[in-house]
Amino acid sequence: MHTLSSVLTLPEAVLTPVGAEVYRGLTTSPKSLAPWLFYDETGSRLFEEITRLPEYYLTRTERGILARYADEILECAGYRPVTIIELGAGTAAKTGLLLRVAVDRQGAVDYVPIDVSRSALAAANEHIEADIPGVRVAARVADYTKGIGEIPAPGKRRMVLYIGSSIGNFEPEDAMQVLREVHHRLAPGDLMLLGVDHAKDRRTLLRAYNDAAGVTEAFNKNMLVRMNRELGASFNPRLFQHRAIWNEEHSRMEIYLKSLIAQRVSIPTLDLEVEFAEGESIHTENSYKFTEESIAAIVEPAGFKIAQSWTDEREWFGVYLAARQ
Ligand code: AVI
Repeated sequence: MHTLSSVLTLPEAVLTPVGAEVYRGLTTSPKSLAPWLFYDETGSRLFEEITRLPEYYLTRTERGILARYADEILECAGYRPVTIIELGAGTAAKTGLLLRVAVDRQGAVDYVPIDVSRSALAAANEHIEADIPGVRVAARVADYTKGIGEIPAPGKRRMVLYIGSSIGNFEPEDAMQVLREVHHRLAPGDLMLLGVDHAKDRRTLLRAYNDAAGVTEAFNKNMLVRMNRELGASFNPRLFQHRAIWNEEHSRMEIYLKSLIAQRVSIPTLDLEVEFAEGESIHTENSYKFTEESIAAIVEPAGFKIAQSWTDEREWFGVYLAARQ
């Protein structure tokens, strides 16, 4: 705990979100860093690259499900027109599949993409308005984990899209909290469409997070590069190894950066020297993989009821439509 006098002497960088998280994560044992640190400009570009890798089945499998069942999904919304809100929309690459069907059904659709990245939203805005006439985009730059604010939709039903298995990067308790915040902003009968990765054979999962081209490795090590650039740290990414393991008991992929030698790294802007033992790891991400039961165990206590779900032939990925109770 910091006393008032120690707070007054803290280095300024500790007061920034990145500095505070790095300070917290590298001074606690075991060491960890929050996955949101992946997504600076380079990290967001590397993630886009991951979604196109042959081993990373998630994005293309979800896109296949949305392409095949978009009609059915919107049919479930009934006859009332929908306003579509998307959490962590990014460049909204897959959303066009649903927006097109919504425009066909109701003539025009209001689309509210919410994301922390202004540049990703600008790209989304541009391609959606140009490609799908009838979509009215009202983008919001915001961190949806801190709440989504009011979404006016007079006479319409809201449908919140939370796709891309993003919910899998939260601990179940935190995921439930995000959904509770969404619940708070919706009215009974509004809908949420969740895209989640399913638990599957170990080999397929390990390949998806240990790709041959090393893009996931670069994505993981980008955290070190980011700390060097933004905090003046002295990490040598070559002295760390990307590790992705399957934890069957918790049904999650776990991602680490493992120190190959005993070393000391300095972070001058945080007044910090960090010691690593040989083989010691920084835990950078969990990616939970669900079953129908485990997703219901998160969605239902948050005040939603799963109305319908869709999957692919191999049942590798699931799209769940839940109604706000
Ligand atoms: C963004 N999220 C759903 C990705 C996942 O699969 O958990 C992030 C990622 N991490 C490594 N590869 C992709």
